[in-house]
Amino acid sequence: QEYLGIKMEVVEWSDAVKAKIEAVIGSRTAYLVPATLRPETLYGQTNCFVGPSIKYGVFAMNDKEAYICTVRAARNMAFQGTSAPRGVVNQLAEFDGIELVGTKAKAPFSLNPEVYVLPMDGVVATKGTGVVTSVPSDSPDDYATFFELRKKAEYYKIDPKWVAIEPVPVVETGAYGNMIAYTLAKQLKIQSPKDTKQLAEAKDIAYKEGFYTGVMIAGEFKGLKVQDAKPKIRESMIEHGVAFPYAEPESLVVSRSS
Ligand code: ZZB
Repeated sequence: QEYLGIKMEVVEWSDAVKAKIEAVIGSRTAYLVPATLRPETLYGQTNCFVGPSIKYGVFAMNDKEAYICTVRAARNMAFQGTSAPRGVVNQLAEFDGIELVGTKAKAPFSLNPEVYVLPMDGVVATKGTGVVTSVPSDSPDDYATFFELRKKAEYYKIDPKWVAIEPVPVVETGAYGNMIAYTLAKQLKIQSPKDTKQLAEAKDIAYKEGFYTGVMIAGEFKGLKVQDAKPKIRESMIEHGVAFPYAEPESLVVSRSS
C-alpha cells in the first residue's frame, strides 16, 4: 500500500501530554502524521483521529522534527529514509491515544487550517501510522464518528469546540452529490459507528464513486476529475513539504498463506 503521510504541525498540546512532551522534544517541531489514500479530500479535513487505547510515541526524525505515530510506523519510516540517520528509531516519549485528545494541529491544504484530535475506536493499530485525518464529507467512517462525538460530547468528554468545525463539500460525485458520506449515511441508515456492516458497504461505494465519478469542487485543482487531480495534489503536498510517501510492507502472514 502506498500511502501519503501528512504532516500536521502541533500548535497546542492537550493537558495530558503537554509536560511530558515538552520535557523531551527540545527545539524540534512536532507533527501528527496520518496516512491517507485520498489526498484529494484533504481540503475537507475537520479533525484528526487516534485510537484511544493505542500506544503512540513521539519520535525524533532528525534535529528539527518529531513525528507522532505508532512505533511500528516509526520503524517503517526509518527504513524508508524518512528519518536520519536511516534505520534509526529514536523514541522520546510514549503515551496512550486518549491522552492526545484535544491537541490542536495544523491541517495542511484544509479549508479549516487548524483542527483538534478526537478519539475513534475504529482506528487499527496495525495499519498506516495509527493516526487518521478526518473528512466527514467523503468518508463514512469519519462521518459516523464525528457526529457521534458531537451528539454525545458530554458523555465522551469532548469539549464542544473540538467538534465545532462544519464539514464542507470538496468532491462532486455523480449520483451521490457533493457530500457523499451524508448521502450514504441516509441511504444505508447509518446511525452510529456501531453500524459496521453498512459502514463497510458505504466505504466501498464512496471509494469507487469518488474515484470514478468525482470532480474537484475545492482547492487548486477545482474542475478537474478526481482521477487527474489525485496525483497532482499528492505531488503538490510533497513539494510544499507537508507530506511524504509512506509505504506499508506486505504482512508476512498474508504473503505466506496466499
Ligand atoms: C482521509 C480520507 C478521506 C480517507 C476519505 C478515506 C476517505 P484502507 O482503505 O482500509 O487502506 N485509515 C488510515 N489508517 C487507518 C487506521 N490505522 N485505522 C483506521 N483507518 C485508517 O484505509 C485507508 C484510509 O483509512 C485512509 O484514507 C484513512 O482515511 C483511513 F474521504 O484518509 B483516509 C471512502 C474512504 N474515504
